[in-house]
Amino acid sequence: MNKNWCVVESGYDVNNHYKNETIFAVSNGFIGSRATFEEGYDGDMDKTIEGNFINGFYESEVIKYGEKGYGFPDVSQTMLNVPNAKGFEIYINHERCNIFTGNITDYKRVLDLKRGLVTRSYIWSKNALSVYVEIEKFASMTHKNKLALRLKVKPITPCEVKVISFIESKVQNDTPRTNARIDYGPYEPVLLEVKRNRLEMIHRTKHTGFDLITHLHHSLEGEYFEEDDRIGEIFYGHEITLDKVISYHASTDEDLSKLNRKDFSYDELKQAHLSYYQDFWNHADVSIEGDDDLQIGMRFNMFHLLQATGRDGKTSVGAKGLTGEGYEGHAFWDTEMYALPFFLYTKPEIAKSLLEFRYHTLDQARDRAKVMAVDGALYPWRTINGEEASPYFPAGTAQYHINADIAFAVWRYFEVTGDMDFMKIMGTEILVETARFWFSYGDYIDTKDGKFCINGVTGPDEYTAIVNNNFYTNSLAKENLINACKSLDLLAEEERTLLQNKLDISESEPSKWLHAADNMYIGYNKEKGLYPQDDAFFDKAKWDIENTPKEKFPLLDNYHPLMIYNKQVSKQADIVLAIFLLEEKFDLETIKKHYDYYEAVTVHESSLSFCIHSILASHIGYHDQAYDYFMKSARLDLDDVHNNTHAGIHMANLAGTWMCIVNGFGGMKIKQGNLHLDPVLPEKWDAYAFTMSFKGTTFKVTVKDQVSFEYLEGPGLDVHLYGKKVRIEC
Ligand code: IFM
Repeated sequence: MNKNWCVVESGYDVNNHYKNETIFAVSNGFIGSRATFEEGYDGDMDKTIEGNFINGFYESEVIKYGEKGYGFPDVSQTMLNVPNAKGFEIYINHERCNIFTGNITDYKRVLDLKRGLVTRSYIWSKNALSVYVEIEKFASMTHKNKLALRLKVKPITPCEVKVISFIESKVQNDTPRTNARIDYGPYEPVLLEVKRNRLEMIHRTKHTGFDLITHLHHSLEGEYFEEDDRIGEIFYGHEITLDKVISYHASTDEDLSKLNRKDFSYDELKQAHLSYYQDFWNHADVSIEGDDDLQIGMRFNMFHLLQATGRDGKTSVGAKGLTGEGYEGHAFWDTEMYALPFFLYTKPEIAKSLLEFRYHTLDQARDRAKVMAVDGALYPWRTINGEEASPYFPAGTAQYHINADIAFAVWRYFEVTGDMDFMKIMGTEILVETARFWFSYGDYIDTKDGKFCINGVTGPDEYTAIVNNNFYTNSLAKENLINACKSLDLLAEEERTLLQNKLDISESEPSKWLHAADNMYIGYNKEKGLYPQDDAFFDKAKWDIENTPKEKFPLLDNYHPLMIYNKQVSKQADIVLAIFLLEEKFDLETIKKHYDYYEAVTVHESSLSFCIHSILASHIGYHDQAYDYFMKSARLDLDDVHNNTHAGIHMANLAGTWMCIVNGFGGMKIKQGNLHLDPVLPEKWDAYAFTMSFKGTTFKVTVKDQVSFEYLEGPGLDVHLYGKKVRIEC
């Protein structure tokens, strides 16, 4: 076993079972499968959720509102729990074998992060019978439709082994239960057809009308069976090694009538999968010397982030990845502002596919803008299919900053990769349509010296809703307007004319965007020497954080939203995040002053918050605080810090921990399109290293008593190390 590369569960503890279904889940950006026990449970397992998910495959229901307003989304989107094809039943001399039916010794489960494999094994004994059981599993990173398992049952004492391997048709989402929307459910796909000669089931969703094919391929010849809600095969022997390759094909992803079916062996898939992981770690690893738990924590975070993320341009990444039903599988701004930077500097092709998803859903965003009576495109606050699915508008739909976030990510992607092909159509169209939204939604306001104001929005801080001139929103909208113009200027004349015709951009339109950007209202409070988070932020009394009883946190669970909106309190990094993103524009003293003020009014009740505070604390020399915040997020899921890991991983936080190391301690910044690094070594570590790519050059940065670079591939690059130019090349 590879030291510092494995998450190990030695010995079974039922109390950890639920959260471990998330921790040991396997996914590949398309299929996600919770780590339930394939051989079942003979016993009352109240804390388990069978969960198999397909990215982009969802069910919808009419949303029931107490009071519905114009423009509220009509229907929900819920990532569907699909038929479970992992199941085995194991019998030893007719006795059912699983963790509850015998005496279990040598139990071990290993998540091998380096190779992307989960292996669970134990010795089962009963009435003088004894067998070794092992299940190895992975979701193929190279063949997105495939989930593969290898079951080994090896007698320790002589016995007869029988294995039943099956697809279970009847599955249900847990969401209606946890969201108390029982009257909506059950969310379950309906069985349309069984193809016995192919070990295949075809299901259709009740409302969205999507089809799903679930197919099994076994390495051994078995005896077909069909009963109740299951089909499968039965195998007999004295010792059994059975490979099971499951394929899921969804009509949301491909035309099922043109399906190109191909069965791969377990070993073929595994070989390709291992090579993918090798390449991934060569481009993305972060190593920490001096803290093994942290080392595993970081690799776990990157592993789960990769697993979670759609890579086909048709899907995004949910806030909980594909590990649980939390947030109904929805993607938020977490994708662009948290996940995307990680991929941008490690696997830029994945960053691109996330932006492609936004391009492919641009029409839905245009439609949404029409509904909202504004120009351009308005991206949804939360979505699976590109349409708005947020039923609570004050801390949902009103977070228009999603538009500027996506635009920011497009421009960053271009700065880091120089991918002009992407900008020619996709990138520029996104920038233009989002810029049009700001120009149309904002107004020049007399009482603000005729400045361009963006009123009636919610910024990233969800404890301060529907405000005027949120600093974050205005600052990023300004960038959006400027970058839309810049991107048009990048185009060759012919390309520009084509796009102008396609989008009907008049000659004068870009200059209007620039005028709005130049005149963007950014509030400033002279007395305090601070930018307010929004126009009214300083007019509110501060929430008395210190004297609020511990049991009253999180605030949203204990106070009506209006009581929270009424006070000066931030759920999460807002202005602090804006400063981090646009750091070039602020001097150190300004950054410090804002950090100090806003740190004191932030309760960090979103897992998106700690990491941003850690990064900025690093940059202003608050090294202890930077480290403390980093430590709060580094093992958030592994240690179940929020006590809700069972509902799925905290995707944005996983990515945030990478930013803490590379942007925070590593001091990585882009200034005028150039890469700058100002690393510091946290006192508790002996050294750390990270691998990253910039403009096609991949290199490793090691921070010890000195900083050193190792060139890995690409054309070569100038890096500014502590302000001095260093050449990294072959
Ligand atoms: O997008 C976030 C938001 O910023 C805070 N609440 C949870 C959402 C999903 O992670």
